[in-house]
Amino acid sequence: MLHREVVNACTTGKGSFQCKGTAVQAGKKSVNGVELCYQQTGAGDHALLLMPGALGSGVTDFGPQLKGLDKKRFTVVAFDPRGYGSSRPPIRDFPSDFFHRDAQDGLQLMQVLGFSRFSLLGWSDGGITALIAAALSPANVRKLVVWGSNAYVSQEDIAIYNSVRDVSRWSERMRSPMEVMYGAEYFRNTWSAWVDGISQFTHNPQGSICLELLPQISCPTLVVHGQKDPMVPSVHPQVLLQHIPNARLHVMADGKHNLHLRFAAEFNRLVEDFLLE
Ligand code: TYC
Repeated sequence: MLHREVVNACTTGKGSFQCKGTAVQAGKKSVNGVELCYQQTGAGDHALLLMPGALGSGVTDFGPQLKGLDKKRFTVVAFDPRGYGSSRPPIRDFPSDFFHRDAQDGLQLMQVLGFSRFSLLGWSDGGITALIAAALSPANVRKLVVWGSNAYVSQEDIAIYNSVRDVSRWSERMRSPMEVMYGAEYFRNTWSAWVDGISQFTHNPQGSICLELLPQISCPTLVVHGQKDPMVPSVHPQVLLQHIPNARLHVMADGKHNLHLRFAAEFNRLVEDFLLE
């Protein structure tokens, strides 16, 4: 699947493309003043919204989920947050409310697509977005799954962010897909802007991104964590567990940050079982 095909499918508004051998519909919808690109597959009663990580997009972050989640039981929607993937323009920026803005965009996109109740699956930054969306819109959110996510930033986190700020020091394997999607310059600049953006939260009490919202999350919540995640220290899932009233934790012993890609079959089964309970 080529980036160009996804862009074409999104732009024409009723395109379809193959993602890992499965047919996915793509389109654009006008949401909160921007055109958001989304991908959709499956015909089940239970609608899901997949929320990507920093600079991520539906197809780069969720290929194995678009392909592998049960299409009879679920209708799977993934989206490219504003300024990411094919939801450009606008150029991405990181005002202090950027996670709230993404949360409102995701919720509104599902309304526009005709889904009033759905579950949220959020990876990393997308998990932060999903936590906020679930707290602010409990009537719309059935269940919540987050992994590789944090509700606050510590000095340890800031040190990790700064150690990955310079994308020229990333491995070819990590950097290349991003450069294909964005071009080298947009990627470099936007990644650095993201590091500044997430660092803003250190000015809040306890470095909070959304700590104070966690007690408002009323839906059943599954927090997944990779024991070997080098990006997100394991205190973060513990804090989520402490503050979200109806949460449970599943640790994947060999999982790193991208556990849903590396161990896709195991992850998909875990999530399906939780959603179908
Ligand atoms: N939050 C990032 C994402 O959404 C991942 C990340 C975590 C990046 C920690 C850097 O130091 C970092 N994919």
